[in-house]
Amino acid sequence: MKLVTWTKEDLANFEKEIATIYATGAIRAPVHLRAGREEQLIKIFQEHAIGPDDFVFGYWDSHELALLKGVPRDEVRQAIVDGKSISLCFPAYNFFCSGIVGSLMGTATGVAWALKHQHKKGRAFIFCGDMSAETGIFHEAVKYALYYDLPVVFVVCDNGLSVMTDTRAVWGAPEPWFRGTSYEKKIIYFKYTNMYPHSGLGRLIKF
Ligand SMILES: Cc1ncc(C[n+]2csc(CCOP(=O)(O)OP(=O)(O)O)c2C)c(N)n1
Repeated sequence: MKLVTWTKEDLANFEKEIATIYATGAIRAPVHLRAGREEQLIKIFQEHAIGPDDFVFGYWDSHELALLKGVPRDEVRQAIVDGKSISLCFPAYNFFCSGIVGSLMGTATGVAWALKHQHKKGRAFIFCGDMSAETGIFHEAVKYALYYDLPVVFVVCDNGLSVMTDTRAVWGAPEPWFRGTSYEKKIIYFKYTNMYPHSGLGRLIKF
């Protein structure tokens, strides 16, 4: 079954369309655009056959994830225009996001616990950034998920930055904390360069 119908160009064009709308001032809320990780995201959705039974969790930068999860393009576009870009939630599609750093990792792990113990189909996938992956709650959630063998995968999309701060310089470590540990079994990690500013189009304050 071919679950992923989105191409790299489709995803990039969607973000370009949102950028154009955002530039008009019509979106009265923060928007975080991403470009440069389309192929990696498509590969993850394809290789893990992420489908309707699975839960996907993301953060403020999840337009592409919503499309790949199967939320119709028009619904995603409308939610963004309505100002919900940083917290896209589509319960009918098992898709949930939050604009709060360090949130949702326990939620995804709890959903995985429920899926396992209720003998339900589906897994949880949570996509976050490199600084989010350095938080204590990320470590706790991965530790719990590993030792209880829960069906949750933590996907770390490393663009090297936390807003405008160099993540590796903050921690004084050349690699993410989980490199070379048993926790890597629960983590998918890739690097990319975001072709957009952290948020908006770089004309106003970034947050
Ligand atoms: C609790 C909290 N503190 C601060 C922020 C502001 N903030 C939004 S995104 C972000 C950077 C997070 O960095 P990273 O996890 O690497 O994400 P990415 O660069 O991929 O957007 C920060 C500090 C926030 N959203 N929530």
